[in-house]
Amino acid sequence: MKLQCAEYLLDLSTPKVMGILNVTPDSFSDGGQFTNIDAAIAHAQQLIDDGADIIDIGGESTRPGATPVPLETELQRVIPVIQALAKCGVALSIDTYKPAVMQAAIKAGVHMVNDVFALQQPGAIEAVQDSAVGLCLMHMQGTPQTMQLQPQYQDVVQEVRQFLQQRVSQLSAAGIAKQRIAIDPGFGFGKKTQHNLTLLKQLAQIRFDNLPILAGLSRKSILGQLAGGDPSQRLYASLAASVLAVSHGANIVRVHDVKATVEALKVTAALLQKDEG
Ligand code: 7PJ
Repeated sequence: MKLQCAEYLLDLSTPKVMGILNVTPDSFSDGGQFTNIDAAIAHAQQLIDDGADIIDIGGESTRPGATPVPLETELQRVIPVIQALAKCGVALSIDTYKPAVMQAAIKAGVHMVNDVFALQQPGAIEAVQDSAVGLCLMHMQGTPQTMQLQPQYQDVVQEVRQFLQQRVSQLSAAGIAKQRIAIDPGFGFGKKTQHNLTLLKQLAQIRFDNLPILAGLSRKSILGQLAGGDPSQRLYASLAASVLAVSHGANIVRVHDVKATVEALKVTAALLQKDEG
């Protein structure tokens, strides 16, 4: 299985690690814009040294209840970081749902667009159509402002899968190659603990057209509910979640703690290899 991300063709015969790079004031809280950008670049270098295959750059938090950031602010945060990292040797992803940010990020050299709204905003498909960047389509019920208030499903696995299938059909109709697409059930995005657990248990069931699955569970509140602890204290629970996600079919995991995850997934991958002889 392969995923095309512009000039990178990611080989997913072993699991890949996407390192999270937040370029938001709340993640680098000590001051002005340059501090944030310099801190972000230094953090990216650490993620690369730790073995990340993809760096996911985000300038707007989509955590439950987070307020949207103006377009200009998001651009000022992420574009200088993309420009500085464009030739760093690993694939760069932009975590955004805004078509204008997608376009600017592609121009600045990004290799993948990771959209929690699955390219549903007007103009989003057009923003990525004429490029070769990879695309991560994520399922969400509701919007970040309201999604955790009242999540409801008849059959969470079927509903997530059907939504993603519809999105992929739309992209195919726009002439976008399947080789560019990964799908993501959107853990924590309009899901209660039981919905998240069902999706993790039955992760393999959301796959269609042999598309790669990306899973993001790192430090999420479901792990706090199961194991306790503030987000910064969820490393062990996050490792368990990444290992289980890969065991259940995930091809890429999106994580904060890259070094630990890379090591844990080496063990996982060895167990998933087909036996020889
Ligand atoms: C995800 C994401 C995820 C993808 C965030 C957080 C919330 N993108 N962006 N999948 N989560 N594709 O990291 O807690 O699960 S932001």
